[in-house]
Amino acid sequence: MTQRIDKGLIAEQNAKLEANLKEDYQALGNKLSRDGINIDEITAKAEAFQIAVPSWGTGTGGTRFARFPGEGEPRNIWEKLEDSAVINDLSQCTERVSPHFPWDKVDDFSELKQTSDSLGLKWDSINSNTFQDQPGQEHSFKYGSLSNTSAASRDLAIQHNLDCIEYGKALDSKTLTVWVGDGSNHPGQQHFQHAFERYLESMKTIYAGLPADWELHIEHKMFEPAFYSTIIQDWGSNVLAAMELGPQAKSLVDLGHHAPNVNIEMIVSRLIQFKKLGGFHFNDSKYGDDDLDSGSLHPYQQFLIFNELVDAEYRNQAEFGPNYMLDQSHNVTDPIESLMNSAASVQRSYVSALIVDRTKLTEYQTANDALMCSNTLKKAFTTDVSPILEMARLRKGGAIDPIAVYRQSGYRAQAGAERPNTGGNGSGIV
Ligand code: PSV
Ligand code: MN
Repeated sequence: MTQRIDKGLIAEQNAKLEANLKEDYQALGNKLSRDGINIDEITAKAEAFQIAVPSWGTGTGGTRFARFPGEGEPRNIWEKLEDSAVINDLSQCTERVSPHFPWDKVDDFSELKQTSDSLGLKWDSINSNTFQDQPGQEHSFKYGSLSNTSAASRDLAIQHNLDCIEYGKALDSKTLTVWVGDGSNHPGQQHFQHAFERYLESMKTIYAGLPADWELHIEHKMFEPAFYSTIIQDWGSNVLAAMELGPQAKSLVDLGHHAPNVNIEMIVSRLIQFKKLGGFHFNDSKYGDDDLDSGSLHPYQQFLIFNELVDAEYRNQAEFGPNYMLDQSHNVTDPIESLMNSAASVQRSYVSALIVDRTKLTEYQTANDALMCSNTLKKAFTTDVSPILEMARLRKGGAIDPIAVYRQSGYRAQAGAERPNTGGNGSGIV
Protein backbone atom coordinates (compact mmCIF):
# COMPACT_ATOMS: atom_id res chain seq x y z
CA MET A 1 0.00 0.00 0.00
CA THR A 2 1.23 3.43 -0.94
CA GLN A 3 2.37 5.25 2.14
CA ARG A 4 0.05 7.97 3.27
CA ILE A 5 1.10 11.40 4.49
CA ASP A 6 3.30 11.27 7.57
CA LYS A 7 1.73 13.08 10.52
CA GLY A 8 5.18 14.36 11.45
CA LEU A 9 5.48 16.10 8.09
CA ILE A 10 2.10 17.79 8.57
CA ALA A 11 3.14 18.99 12.04
CA GLU A 12 6.53 20.21 10.80
CA GLN A 13 4.99 22.18 7.91
CA ASN A 14 2.21 23.57 10.14
CA ALA A 15 4.79 24.73 12.68
CA LYS A 16 6.33 27.00 10.04
CA LEU A 17 3.00 28.71 9.33
CA GLU A 18 1.30 28.68 12.71
CA ALA A 19 2.55 31.98 14.15
CA ASN A 20 1.42 33.94 11.08
CA LEU A 21 -1.89 32.13 11.03
CA LYS A 22 -2.54 33.03 14.66
CA GLU A 23 -1.89 36.70 13.89
CA ASP A 24 -4.17 36.65 10.84
CA TYR A 25 -6.86 34.78 12.77
CA GLN A 26 -6.72 37.32 15.57
CA ALA A 27 -6.99 40.22 13.10
CA LEU A 28 -9.95 38.62 11.30
CA GLY A 29 -11.54 37.82 14.68
CA ASN A 30 -11.29 41.49 15.66
CA LYS A 31 -12.79 42.59 12.36
CA LEU A 32 -15.71 40.14 12.61
CA SER A 33 -16.38 40.96 16.25
CA ARG A 34 -17.03 44.59 15.25
CA ASP A 35 -20.04 43.14 13.36
CA GLY A 36 -21.05 40.99 16.33
CA ILE A 37 -19.64 37.76 14.91
CA ASN A 38 -17.71 35.36 17.11
CA ILE A 39 -14.96 33.89 14.95
CA ASP A 40 -14.65 30.70 16.99
CA GLU A 41 -18.31 29.88 16.41
CA ILE A 42 -17.75 30.20 12.67
CA THR A 43 -14.59 28.09 12.86
CA ALA A 44 -16.49 25.37 14.74
CA LYS A 45 -19.02 25.27 11.89
CA ALA A 46 -16.18 25.13 9.35
CA GLU A 47 -14.73 22.19 11.29
CA ALA A 48 -18.07 20.36 11.07
CA PHE A 49 -18.38 20.95 7.31
CA GLN A 50 -18.05 17.85 5.13
CA ILE A 51 -18.05 17.33 1.39
CA ALA A 52 -17.73 13.91 -0.25
CA VAL A 53 -15.17 12.94 -2.86
CA PRO A 54 -16.33 10.98 -5.94
CA SER A 55 -14.34 7.77 -6.27
CA TRP A 56 -14.00 8.39 -10.02
CA GLY A 57 -12.58 11.88 -9.44
CA THR A 58 -9.35 10.47 -8.03
CA GLY A 59 -8.47 9.18 -11.51
CA THR A 60 -7.45 11.42 -14.38
CA GLY A 61 -10.40 12.52 -16.49
CA GLY A 62 -10.58 13.05 -20.21
CA THR A 63 -12.77 14.21 -23.05
CA ARG A 64 -14.44 12.58 -26.04
CA PHE A 65 -11.18 13.22 -27.85
CA ALA A 66 -8.53 11.85 -25.58
CA ARG A 67 -7.46 10.94 -22.11
CA PHE A 68 -3.93 11.51 -20.91
CA PRO A 69 -3.43 9.14 -17.96
CA GLY A 70 -1.79 10.74 -14.94
CA GLU A 71 1.18 9.42 -13.03
CA GLY A 72 0.28 6.77 -10.47
CA GLU A 73 -3.45 7.11 -10.94
CA PRO A 74 -5.52 4.63 -8.92
CA ARG A 75 -6.40 1.45 -10.78
CA ASN A 76 -9.19 0.20 -8.56
CA ILE A 77 -11.43 1.19 -5.67
CA TRP A 78 -8.80 0.23 -3.09
CA GLU A 79 -6.29 2.67 -4.53
CA LYS A 80 -9.00 5.29 -4.96
CA LEU A 81 -9.65 4.91 -1.25
CA GLU A 82 -5.97 5.43 -0.45
CA ASP A 83 -5.97 8.67 -2.42
CA SER A 84 -9.22 9.73 -0.77
CA ALA A 85 -7.62 9.14 2.62
CA VAL A 86 -4.73 11.43 1.66
CA ILE A 87 -7.21 14.14 0.65
CA ASN A 88 -9.04 13.83 3.96
CA ASP A 89 -5.87 13.59 6.07
CA LEU A 90 -4.75 16.95 4.72
CA SER A 91 -8.10 18.71 4.20
CA GLN A 92 -10.06 17.30 7.13
CA CYS A 93 -13.41 17.93 5.45
CA THR A 94 -13.75 14.98 3.06
CA GLU A 95 -14.34 11.93 5.21
CA ARG A 96 -16.88 10.48 2.76
CA VAL A 97 -16.33 8.77 -0.57
CA SER A 98 -19.08 8.28 -3.14
CA PRO A 99 -18.65 5.07 -5.16
CA HIS A 100 -19.87 4.37 -8.70
CA PHE A 101 -20.96 0.86 -9.71
CA PRO A 102 -19.90 -1.12 -11.62
CA TRP A 103 -16.92 1.19 -12.29
CA ASP A 104 -15.81 0.30 -8.78
CA LYS A 105 -15.41 -3.45 -8.93
CA VAL A 106 -15.86 -5.10 -5.56
CA ASP A 107 -15.97 -8.83 -4.74
CA ASP A 108 -16.10 -8.55 -0.98
CA PHE A 109 -17.97 -5.56 0.42
CA SER A 110 -17.20 -6.37 4.05
CA GLU A 111 -13.48 -6.26 3.23
CA LEU A 112 -13.99 -2.89 1.53
CA LYS A 113 -15.89 -1.59 4.55
CA GLN A 114 -13.09 -2.74 6.86
CA THR A 115 -10.53 -0.97 4.69
CA SER A 116 -12.50 2.28 4.63
CA ASP A 117 -12.96 2.06 8.41
CA SER A 118 -9.23 1.59 8.88
CA LEU A 119 -8.57 4.69 6.74
CA GLY A 120 -11.07 6.76 8.71
CA LEU A 121 -13.40 7.05 5.72
CA LYS A 122 -17.15 6.56 5.33
CA TRP A 123 -19.35 6.02 2.29
CA ASP A 124 -21.54 8.64 0.76
CA SER A 125 -24.23 8.18 -1.87
CA ILE A 126 -24.09 5.12 -4.14
CA ASN A 127 -24.08 6.02 -7.85
CA SER A 128 -25.58 3.55 -10.29
CA ASN A 129 -24.46 3.36 -13.90
CA THR A 130 -26.92 2.46 -16.62
CA PHE A 131 -25.47 4.89 -19.14
CA GLN A 132 -23.21 2.33 -20.78
CA ASP A 133 -23.26 -1.38 -21.50
CA GLN A 134 -21.05 -3.73 -19.55
CA PRO A 135 -19.11 -6.49 -21.36
CA GLY A 136 -21.47 -9.29 -22.38
CA GLN A 137 -24.60 -7.38 -21.35
CA GLU A 138 -27.65 -9.16 -22.75
CA HIS A 139 -30.02 -6.22 -23.18
CA SER A 140 -28.46 -2.97 -24.30
CA PHE A 141 -28.85 0.54 -22.88
CA LYS A 142 -28.07 2.06 -26.27
CA TYR A 143 -31.63 3.42 -26.51
CA GLY A 144 -32.01 4.13 -22.83
CA SER A 145 -32.15 2.25 -19.58
CA LEU A 146 -34.99 3.00 -17.15
CA SER A 147 -37.08 4.47 -19.98
CA ASN A 148 -36.09 2.04 -22.74
CA THR A 149 -38.92 0.84 -24.98
CA SER A 150 -37.68 -2.70 -24.26
CA ALA A 151 -38.94 -4.14 -20.96
CA ALA A 152 -35.90 -6.43 -20.80
CA SER A 153 -33.48 -3.46 -20.84
CA ARG A 154 -35.60 -1.62 -18.28
CA ASP A 155 -35.62 -4.64 -15.98
CA LEU A 156 -31.86 -4.92 -16.19
CA ALA A 157 -31.49 -1.24 -15.26
CA ILE A 158 -33.95 -1.60 -12.37
CA GLN A 159 -32.13 -4.66 -11.06
CA HIS A 160 -28.79 -2.85 -11.19
CA ASN A 161 -30.20 -0.06 -9.04
CA LEU A 162 -31.64 -2.58 -6.58
CA ASP A 163 -28.22 -4.25 -6.44
CA CYS A 164 -26.67 -0.84 -5.74
CA ILE A 165 -28.95 -0.49 -2.71
CA GLU A 166 -27.62 -3.82 -1.42
CA TYR A 167 -24.02 -2.67 -1.94
CA GLY A 168 -24.87 0.52 -0.10
CA LYS A 169 -26.32 -1.39 2.85
CA ALA A 170 -23.05 -3.30 3.18
CA LEU A 171 -21.15 0.00 3.16
CA ASP A 172 -23.53 1.78 5.52
CA SER A 173 -24.56 4.32 2.93
CA LYS A 174 -28.01 5.87 3.09
CA THR A 175 -28.52 7.24 -0.40
CA LEU A 176 -28.81 6.06 -3.97
CA THR A 177 -28.12 8.63 -6.71
CA VAL A 178 -29.65 7.90 -10.08
CA TRP A 179 -28.47 9.73 -13.15
CA VAL A 180 -29.48 8.28 -16.51
CA GLY A 181 -28.36 9.38 -19.93
CA ASP A 182 -31.70 8.33 -21.45
CA GLY A 183 -33.05 10.65 -24.10
CA SER A 184 -33.10 11.19 -27.83
CA ASN A 185 -30.94 12.64 -30.55
CA HIS A 186 -33.57 13.38 -33.19
CA PRO A 187 -36.82 15.29 -33.04
CA GLY A 188 -39.65 12.76 -33.08
CA GLN A 189 -37.36 9.89 -32.06
CA GLN A 190 -39.09 9.54 -28.73
CA HIS A 191 -42.63 10.03 -27.46
CA PHE A 192 -41.86 12.41 -24.57
CA GLN A 193 -44.78 11.45 -22.37
CA HIS A 194 -44.55 7.69 -22.88
CA ALA A 195 -40.81 7.72 -22.26
CA PHE A 196 -41.28 9.67 -19.02
CA GLU A 197 -44.04 7.26 -17.98
CA ARG A 198 -41.73 4.30 -18.52
CA TYR A 199 -39.00 6.04 -16.52
CA LEU A 200 -41.38 6.72 -13.63
CA GLU A 201 -42.64 3.13 -13.61
CA SER A 202 -39.06 1.87 -13.36
CA MET A 203 -38.18 4.39 -10.66
CA LYS A 204 -41.24 3.32 -8.63
CA THR A 205 -39.86 -0.22 -8.43
CA ILE A 206 -36.47 1.11 -7.30
CA TYR A 207 -38.14 3.42 -4.78
CA ALA A 208 -40.05 0.45 -3.37
CA GLY A 209 -36.71 -1.26 -2.71
CA LEU A 210 -35.36 1.61 -0.59
CA PRO A 211 -34.87 1.01 3.13
CA ALA A 212 -36.97 3.37 5.26
CA ASP A 213 -33.98 5.50 6.30
CA TRP A 214 -32.62 5.94 2.77
CA GLU A 215 -33.11 8.67 0.20
CA LEU A 216 -33.25 8.37 -3.57
CA HIS A 217 -31.55 11.29 -5.28
CA ILE A 218 -32.45 12.09 -8.85
CA GLU A 219 -29.84 13.98 -10.87
CA HIS A 220 -30.90 16.04 -13.86
CA LYS A 221 -28.74 17.05 -16.80
CA MET A 222 -29.65 19.11 -19.82
CA PHE A 223 -27.79 17.20 -22.51
CA GLU A 224 -25.18 14.53 -23.24
CA PRO A 225 -25.09 11.72 -24.22
CA ALA A 226 -28.52 12.53 -25.71
CA PHE A 227 -28.28 15.83 -27.56
CA TYR A 228 -31.88 16.59 -28.49
CA SER A 229 -33.81 15.65 -25.36
CA THR A 230 -32.93 14.06 -22.05
CA ILE A 231 -35.49 12.30 -19.92
CA ILE A 232 -34.61 14.20 -16.73
CA GLN A 233 -33.51 17.29 -18.58
CA ASP A 234 -33.93 19.96 -15.95
CA TRP A 235 -34.90 20.60 -12.35
CA GLY A 236 -38.56 20.76 -13.40
CA SER A 237 -38.67 17.18 -14.67
CA ASN A 238 -36.50 16.22 -11.74
CA VAL A 239 -38.76 17.58 -9.06
CA LEU A 240 -41.88 16.28 -10.83
CA ALA A 241 -40.39 12.79 -10.71
CA ALA A 242 -39.35 13.22 -7.07
CA MET A 243 -42.86 14.40 -6.15
CA GLU A 244 -44.45 11.50 -8.00
CA LEU A 245 -42.24 8.97 -6.21
CA GLY A 246 -42.66 10.14 -2.63
CA PRO A 247 -40.92 11.84 0.30
CA GLN A 248 -37.76 9.72 0.16
CA ALA A 249 -37.09 10.91 -3.38
CA LYS A 250 -35.29 14.23 -3.73
CA SER A 251 -33.52 16.23 -6.41
CA LEU A 252 -29.78 16.49 -6.77
CA VAL A 253 -28.22 19.58 -8.29
CA ASP A 254 -25.04 19.13 -10.32
CA LEU A 255 -23.85 22.67 -11.01
CA GLY A 256 -22.72 21.84 -14.54
CA HIS A 257 -26.06 20.46 -15.65
CA HIS A 258 -27.88 23.68 -16.45
CA ALA A 259 -28.05 26.01 -19.41
CA PRO A 260 -25.51 28.86 -19.22
CA ASN A 261 -26.63 31.74 -16.98
CA VAL A 262 -29.42 29.79 -15.28
CA ASN A 263 -30.06 31.09 -11.77
CA ILE A 264 -29.04 27.96 -9.87
CA GLU A 265 -29.33 29.56 -6.44
CA MET A 266 -33.00 30.23 -7.08
CA ILE A 267 -33.56 26.60 -8.06
CA VAL A 268 -31.86 25.66 -4.78
CA SER A 269 -34.22 27.91 -2.86
CA ARG A 270 -37.28 26.37 -4.53
CA LEU A 271 -36.10 22.84 -3.75
CA ILE A 272 -35.42 23.80 -0.13
CA GLN A 273 -38.88 25.31 0.20
CA PHE A 274 -40.59 22.13 -0.99
CA LYS A 275 -38.29 19.77 1.01
CA LYS A 276 -36.91 18.32 -2.17
CA LEU A 277 -33.24 19.28 -2.05
CA GLY A 278 -31.32 16.01 -1.81
CA GLY A 279 -27.79 17.00 -2.58
CA PHE A 280 -25.18 18.59 -4.81
CA HIS A 281 -22.48 17.68 -7.23
CA PHE A 282 -20.18 20.68 -7.12
CA ASN A 283 -18.07 21.66 -10.09
CA ASP A 284 -17.69 24.69 -12.30
CA SER A 285 -18.34 25.29 -15.96
CA LYS A 286 -18.02 27.87 -18.69
CA TYR A 287 -19.69 26.27 -21.70
CA GLY A 288 -21.70 23.26 -20.59
CA ASP A 289 -21.03 20.26 -18.41
CA ASP A 290 -17.33 21.13 -18.37
CA ASP A 291 -16.64 19.53 -14.98
CA LEU A 292 -14.07 22.20 -14.12
CA ASP A 293 -12.81 22.51 -10.56
CA SER A 294 -15.42 23.87 -8.15
CA GLY A 295 -15.13 27.59 -7.62
CA SER A 296 -12.40 27.97 -10.24
CA LEU A 297 -14.55 30.16 -12.48
CA HIS A 298 -17.70 31.29 -10.69
CA PRO A 299 -16.92 31.55 -6.98
CA TYR A 300 -19.65 34.19 -6.54
CA GLN A 301 -22.29 31.81 -7.88
CA GLN A 302 -21.05 29.16 -5.47
CA PHE A 303 -21.27 31.69 -2.63
CA LEU A 304 -24.82 32.67 -3.63
CA ILE A 305 -25.86 29.02 -3.52
CA PHE A 306 -24.43 28.77 -0.01
CA ASN A 307 -26.19 31.97 0.90
CA GLU A 308 -29.46 30.07 0.31
CA LEU A 309 -28.20 27.00 2.15
CA VAL A 310 -27.03 28.93 5.19
CA ASP A 311 -30.26 30.89 5.22
CA ALA A 312 -32.14 27.56 5.44
CA GLU A 313 -29.73 26.32 8.12
CA TYR A 314 -30.29 29.42 10.27
CA ARG A 315 -34.07 29.24 9.76
CA ASN A 316 -34.01 25.58 10.85
CA GLN A 317 -35.84 24.71 7.68
CA ALA A 318 -37.67 21.39 8.05
CA GLU A 319 -36.19 18.30 6.36
CA PHE A 320 -33.10 20.18 5.29
CA GLY A 321 -29.71 18.46 5.15
CA PRO A 322 -28.41 18.03 1.62
CA ASN A 323 -25.44 15.82 0.78
CA TYR A 324 -22.49 17.79 -0.51
CA MET A 325 -20.24 16.16 -3.02
CA LEU A 326 -17.71 17.10 -5.69
CA ASP A 327 -18.17 15.83 -9.23
CA GLN A 328 -15.47 17.13 -11.53
CA SER A 329 -13.02 15.88 -14.08
CA HIS A 330 -9.29 16.56 -13.82
CA ASN A 331 -7.60 16.45 -17.18
CA VAL A 332 -4.48 18.52 -16.61
CA THR A 333 -4.04 18.66 -12.83
CA ASP A 334 -3.19 16.12 -10.18
CA PRO A 335 -6.67 14.90 -9.09
CA ILE A 336 -5.65 14.85 -5.42
CA GLU A 337 -4.63 18.51 -5.60
CA SER A 338 -7.77 19.53 -7.49
CA LEU A 339 -10.03 17.71 -5.06
CA MET A 340 -8.31 19.28 -2.03
CA ASN A 341 -8.52 22.71 -3.63
CA SER A 342 -12.17 22.29 -4.56
CA ALA A 343 -13.22 20.93 -1.17
CA ALA A 344 -11.66 24.02 0.41
CA SER A 345 -13.29 26.26 -2.17
CA VAL A 346 -16.76 24.91 -1.36
CA GLN A 347 -15.99 25.12 2.37
CA ARG A 348 -14.95 28.74 1.80
CA SER A 349 -18.31 29.53 0.20
CA TYR A 350 -20.04 28.02 3.22
CA VAL A 351 -17.97 30.07 5.65
CA SER A 352 -18.43 33.28 3.65
CA ALA A 353 -22.18 32.72 3.66
CA LEU A 354 -22.07 32.23 7.44
CA ILE A 355 -20.78 35.77 7.94
CA VAL A 356 -23.49 37.49 5.88
CA ASP A 357 -25.27 40.01 8.09
CA ARG A 358 -28.74 38.47 7.73
CA THR A 359 -30.49 40.99 9.95
CA LYS A 360 -29.30 43.85 7.78
CA LEU A 361 -30.03 41.90 4.60
CA THR A 362 -33.64 41.38 5.71
CA GLU A 363 -33.96 45.08 6.56
CA TYR A 364 -32.62 46.13 3.18
CA GLN A 365 -34.85 43.59 1.41
CA THR A 366 -37.91 44.90 3.26
CA ALA A 367 -36.98 48.47 2.34
CA ASN A 368 -36.36 47.44 -1.28
CA ASP A 369 -32.84 48.83 -1.02
CA ALA A 370 -31.43 46.73 -3.85
CA LEU A 371 -27.98 48.27 -3.80
CA MET A 372 -27.42 47.69 -0.09
CA CYS A 373 -28.78 44.12 -0.36
CA SER A 374 -26.15 43.43 -2.97
CA ASN A 375 -23.45 45.21 -0.96
CA THR A 376 -24.30 43.19 2.15
CA LEU A 377 -23.67 39.97 0.25
CA LYS A 378 -20.55 41.39 -1.40
CA LYS A 379 -19.14 42.42 1.96
CA ALA A 380 -19.21 38.82 3.17
CA PHE A 381 -17.98 37.46 -0.15
CA THR A 382 -14.98 39.79 -0.31
CA THR A 383 -13.91 39.21 3.29
CA ASP A 384 -10.93 36.87 3.17
CA VAL A 385 -11.94 33.96 5.42
CA SER A 386 -8.77 31.95 4.74
CA PRO A 387 -7.63 32.14 8.37
CA ILE A 388 -10.87 30.41 9.44
CA LEU A 389 -10.38 27.59 6.94
CA GLU A 390 -6.73 27.20 7.91
CA MET A 391 -7.50 27.24 11.63
CA ALA A 392 -10.27 24.65 11.14
CA ARG A 393 -7.78 22.33 9.43
CA LEU A 394 -5.10 22.94 12.05
CA ARG A 395 -7.49 22.23 14.92
CA LYS A 396 -8.58 18.97 13.30
CA GLY A 397 -5.04 17.75 12.67
CA GLY A 398 -4.96 18.63 8.98
CA ALA A 399 -2.57 20.83 7.05
CA ILE A 400 -2.67 24.62 7.10
CA ASP A 401 -1.50 24.43 3.48
CA PRO A 402 -2.63 21.03 2.12
CA ILE A 403 -1.16 21.41 -1.37
CA ALA A 404 2.29 22.37 -0.05
CA VAL A 405 2.43 19.41 2.35
CA TYR A 406 1.16 17.06 -0.35
CA ARG A 407 3.89 18.21 -2.73
CA GLN A 408 6.52 17.88 0.00
CA SER A 409 5.38 14.35 0.78
CA GLY A 410 6.32 12.91 -2.62
CA TYR A 411 3.11 10.83 -2.54
CA ARG A 412 2.45 11.10 -6.27
CA ALA A 413 5.92 9.96 -7.29
CA GLN A 414 5.66 7.02 -4.91
CA ALA A 415 2.22 6.12 -6.30
CA GLY A 416 3.76 6.30 -9.77
CA ALA A 417 6.38 3.75 -8.78
CA GLU A 418 3.88 1.43 -7.12
CA ARG A 419 1.04 1.64 -9.63
CA PRO A 420 2.30 0.80 -13.10
CA ASN A 421 0.17 2.55 -15.72
CA THR A 422 -2.58 0.28 -17.05
CA GLY A 423 -3.96 2.97 -19.35
CA GLY A 424 -7.27 3.14 -17.49
CA ASN A 425 -8.81 3.84 -14.16
CA GLY A 426 -11.97 1.76 -14.55
CA SER A 427 -14.14 4.86 -14.83
CA GLY A 428 -14.48 5.40 -18.54
CA ILE A 429 -13.98 8.98 -19.64
CA VAL A 430 -15.38 11.35 -17.04
C1 PSV B 1 -23.21 12.86 -15.42
O1 PSV B 1 -22.58 13.80 -16.26
C2 PSV B 1 -22.60 12.92 -14.02
O2 PSV B 1 -22.62 14.21 -13.52
C3 PSV B 1 -23.30 11.95 -13.10
O3 PSV B 1 -23.21 12.40 -11.77
C4 PSV B 1 -22.49 10.71 -13.28
O4 PSV B 1 -22.64 9.78 -12.26
C5 PSV B 1 -21.10 11.29 -13.36
O5 PSV B 1 -21.25 12.50 -14.06
C6 PSV B 1 -20.16 10.37 -14.06
O6 PSV B 1 -18.99 11.01 -14.43
MN1 MN C 1 -22.92 14.64 -11.43
